[in-house]
Amino acid sequence: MSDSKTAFSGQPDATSLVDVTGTGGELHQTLPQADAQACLTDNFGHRIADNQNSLKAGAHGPTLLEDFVLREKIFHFDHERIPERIVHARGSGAHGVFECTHPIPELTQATLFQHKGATCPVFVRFSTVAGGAGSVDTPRDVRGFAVKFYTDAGNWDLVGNDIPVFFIQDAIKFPDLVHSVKMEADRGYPQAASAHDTFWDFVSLVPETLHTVLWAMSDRGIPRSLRMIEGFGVHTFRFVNAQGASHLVKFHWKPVLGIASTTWDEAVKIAGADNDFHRRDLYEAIERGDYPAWDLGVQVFDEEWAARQPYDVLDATKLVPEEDVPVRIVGRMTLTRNVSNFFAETEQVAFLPSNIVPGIDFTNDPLLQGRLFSYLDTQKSRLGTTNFHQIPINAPRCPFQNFQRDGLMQTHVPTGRANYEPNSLATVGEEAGPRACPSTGFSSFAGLSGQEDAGHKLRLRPESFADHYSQPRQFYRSQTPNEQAHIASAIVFELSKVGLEHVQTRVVSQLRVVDEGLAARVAAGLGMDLPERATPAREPVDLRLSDRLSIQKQAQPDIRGRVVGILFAQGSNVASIRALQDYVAKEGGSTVLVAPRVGKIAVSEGVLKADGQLAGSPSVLFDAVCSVLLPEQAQRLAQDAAAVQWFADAYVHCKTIAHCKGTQVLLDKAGVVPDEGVVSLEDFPRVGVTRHWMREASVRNLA
Ligand code: HDE
Repeated sequence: MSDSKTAFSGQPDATSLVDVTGTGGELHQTLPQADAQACLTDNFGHRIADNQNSLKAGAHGPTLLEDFVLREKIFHFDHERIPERIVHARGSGAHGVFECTHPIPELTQATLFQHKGATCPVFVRFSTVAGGAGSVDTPRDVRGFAVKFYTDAGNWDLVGNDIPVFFIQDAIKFPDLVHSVKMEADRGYPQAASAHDTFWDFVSLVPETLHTVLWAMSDRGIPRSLRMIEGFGVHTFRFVNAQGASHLVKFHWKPVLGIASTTWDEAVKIAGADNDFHRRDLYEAIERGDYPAWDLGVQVFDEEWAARQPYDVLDATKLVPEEDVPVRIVGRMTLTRNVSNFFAETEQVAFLPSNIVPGIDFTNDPLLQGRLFSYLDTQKSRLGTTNFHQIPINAPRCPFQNFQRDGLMQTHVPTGRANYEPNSLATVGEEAGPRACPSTGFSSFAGLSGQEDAGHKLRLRPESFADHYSQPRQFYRSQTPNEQAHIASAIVFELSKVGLEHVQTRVVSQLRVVDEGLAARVAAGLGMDLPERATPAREPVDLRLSDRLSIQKQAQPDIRGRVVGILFAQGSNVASIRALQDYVAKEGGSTVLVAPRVGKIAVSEGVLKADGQLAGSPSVLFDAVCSVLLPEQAQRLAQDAAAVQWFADAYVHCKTIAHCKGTQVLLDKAGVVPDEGVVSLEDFPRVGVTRHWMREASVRNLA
């Protein structure tokens, strides 16, 4: 076969524009300028003439090893993936700004808290913990809430979670915890789920996990949106002011949209309907200018106050109730820009709890101390080089210079020979490099006088860490009865997936120490006899209940940030649809038009284009549903399982259903029984977007 007889070239009309040189074209002086900008090149700037065909010895001949274009392209592709994070692999990021609203110079010298109105860029990454990078967004799990502040005094990383406590007290248990919750080692499943033997085995043997486990089993574990989660620094940190005076501090993020969750049944169905439910929700909200925002609050207290509490503030399995130390708002973070490239930014961002600025310091929380080592180490293994700080998303926005040199993927080109100090090169006029700045540099808080942190080397925990049950009890008892039922049902569900009976038994015996009622519900749900009560190292005490621990006690009907699904079909009244859309938009929400098919549909006047097709847009994707259907269309849809399910799900998920009279036949088929949340279209504004929890007892057998 002759070389010149290729059947076709496969060459498209235009090549895509890839600006890889960053040279402004000056290296292409002998080439046509316009062409130089647009021409596809390899990684070393060689123009590529054909991006469709590899180099062959004849049209049907073997591909030649000489083809450097092919080899470089495939070589780079082969290495596109980097190790995913061992935990928090699945994440979504965004850029934003932090603004100081209430300066606190009396508490901290951190520059970002000195002046009202002062701003600082931030990057945030939200994540699930247990699942891999491609796992679903809505499993029952803790959510990571990591914020990088690019301050003028260097980066401050507040690497927190959406739950204020953690599973373990000492970093040495972290690998065990994570191994137990990840997919089981022999079989490679379950993915992104805690409902399996090894996790609950660990929990049952390590009662300090119980507090965080109860939070994870509560509705906090299945958030509605990343825009509607709280964030917590978890550990107690330290503020230090310009005079060197110190206070202890806990950090809180309060979502401006309030806290909202899904139901378990809903979360499971969302996973099928939209794997990327949270990532998409965050991205789309920012794209439409509906910028998510959180207030940053601090709980500030001192050592004397801490010493009087029935728990140790250095124990990360404990929280400080907001009723005891109110949260004081100091600033607001607003997310205003999506990432331009997911890998370069969200994947390569490297958070380090050790990134701290003058005015903020660590405490001796043994979990925090372990984290200070772990994150630096993990970034080297994930990103492959100690120079990961040079990746744009990680680099500080303030000047940085030192004598760290070389290493894999060094992108800086330091000049001169001053790569050590002290040096006296300045005396001969050479560049001498930077020097330490004792007055403005970071200096660790030395400790309070009379409370020196020294002692014998011991592997033990302080006595004050011994109570593992009082705060779980406080958490459970602070919930509404409906929320308590959700917790009990979640534990029953999880334990029902545990095959080891002795593990189920041990969990319930631990729960008996937390709350006898909870243990009895779980035992009944599992069809087992109540086992003996575990013997705690320290008997719990009854702490004052805290309404701030409950979502439902704080919930307000609110359309802001919510999505309302509107079902219509041929002949639907367009004025009713427009009225709904206008109302929701005015209140700060958004609407999605759903119809039996996408494309244009003839309505009462003109045509309307649906945003989503019914079977592909189940009601689990919306916070409330409205229906504008003619009786004959409703009659037809009553034969369609997707339509019936649309209303049945909205109903059992306790959502507001607003409908026209024509829809009634469909509602009847879906088993929708009139109640305060099932209203006419005109009444929708009166009821608003909220959950009608009183409905739940009639639609679901909760534990
Ligand atoms: Fe992490 N954690 N963690 N963690 N963590 C990681 O660092 C670790 C802990 C948290 O979006 C890893 O860069 C240890 C508490 C978030 O990139 C790793 C201990 C809290 C993220 C690591 C803890 C967190 C991580 C994996 C016990 C809440 C995601 C990849 C001593 C206050 C950050 C990485 C992002 C990520 C270690 C406990 C939050 C392996 C050893 C407590 C939000 O370094």
